[in-house]
Amino acid sequence: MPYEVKTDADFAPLRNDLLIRAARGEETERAPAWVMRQAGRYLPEFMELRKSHTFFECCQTPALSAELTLQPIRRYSGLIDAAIIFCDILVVPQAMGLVVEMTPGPYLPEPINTPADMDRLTKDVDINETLGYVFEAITLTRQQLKGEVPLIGFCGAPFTLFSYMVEGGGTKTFQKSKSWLFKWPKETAELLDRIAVVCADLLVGQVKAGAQMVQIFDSWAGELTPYHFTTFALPPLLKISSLFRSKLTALGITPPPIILFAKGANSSLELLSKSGAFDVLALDWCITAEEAKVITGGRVALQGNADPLCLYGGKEGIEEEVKRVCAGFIGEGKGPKGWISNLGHGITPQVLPEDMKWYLECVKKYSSRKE
Ligand code: 1CP
Repeated sequence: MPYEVKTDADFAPLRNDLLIRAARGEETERAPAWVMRQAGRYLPEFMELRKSHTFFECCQTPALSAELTLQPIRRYSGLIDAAIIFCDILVVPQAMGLVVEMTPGPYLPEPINTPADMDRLTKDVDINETLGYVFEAITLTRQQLKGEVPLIGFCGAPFTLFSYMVEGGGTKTFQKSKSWLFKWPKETAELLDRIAVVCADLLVGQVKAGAQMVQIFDSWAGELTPYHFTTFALPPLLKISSLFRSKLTALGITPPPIILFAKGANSSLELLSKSGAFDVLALDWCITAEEAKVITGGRVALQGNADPLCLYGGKEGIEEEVKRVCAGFIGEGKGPKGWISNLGHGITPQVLPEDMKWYLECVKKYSSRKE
């Protein structure tokens, strides 16, 4: 099914552009705040809706996806500065022909065990045919947001998706992923490259449908040595960025900012910041703002990086952590510049919604520009 390209003129004007300005490296009156995995998980209204729908039904039904995306925006209105589309990174392996179940974590009953299994993957994935529902969800959500905050689209990074595709689900040891890397480096690179093409098309489709920024989640990047990150994970990430920018430019669309979250790959931050491929680098909690600013030298905007588990610290604990992180990013300046406030990884399921609210209130308080 062909999809019409949506432009800003098709939607209500954006009333809060803090996120977009910060992603461009500009000064903002306070740091834009959003939280990875802010939809779903810990929200009672999500759990209520999940009782009557499977996880993938929620992703594949645009009205449900839009509703779930909007839940945190409604609950934290005035405190939260971005929406992220309700979906999952594993829709890409599905589009490539693999079965993915949520039981409750991801389970792929027929993983790619050896290079010969790559023949089972769809060649030339038709993105509109397979993932058109994501694009419909984006358009519907952007309409329903009525310009309140920008909408972020996303995908998983090739290495992270590769690990699910060969392991058959989540893993603590990465035994199969590493076997591939060391036994079949050429085929690993080939598979990563094929995944990158689908990721790029997914991101392009999301922007055509109305997404105003995109994030690539490389949740398992830190499992790699810096050498293997550079050799295997980085080339397909660069490919996503260049395909994303060139395909959108060819359509007459200005490519929106790309956020890369390469969790655990802090020793590659300098390289990533110099690559020119990413507008924002999202940081995990294992690096200080001061260090990250020096390493990235103002070449990119930064996102992060409170410890996600500070949300279990009670009011005082949360406030202290937010204060610390804000002081680190703002430094000697009067206010934030090129900084998007976030956690260093996703919010976890047992967090109380009121603690998340307090966290956002603290971000607003401690990141506001001083006269
Ligand atoms: O039962 C349920 O409802 C499943 C819980 C759930 C949810 C709410 C999963 C299963 N995925 C999601 C949605 C999701 N996933 C979003 C959008 C909504 C939101 O804001 O939460 C996003 C951005 C993701 C991204 C995602 N999925 C990542 C990258 C970010 C990260 O946390 O590192 C990863 C690794 C996944 C895989 C995945 N999907 C679901 C689970 C439980 C997992 C992780 C499993 C594992 O640790 O291997």
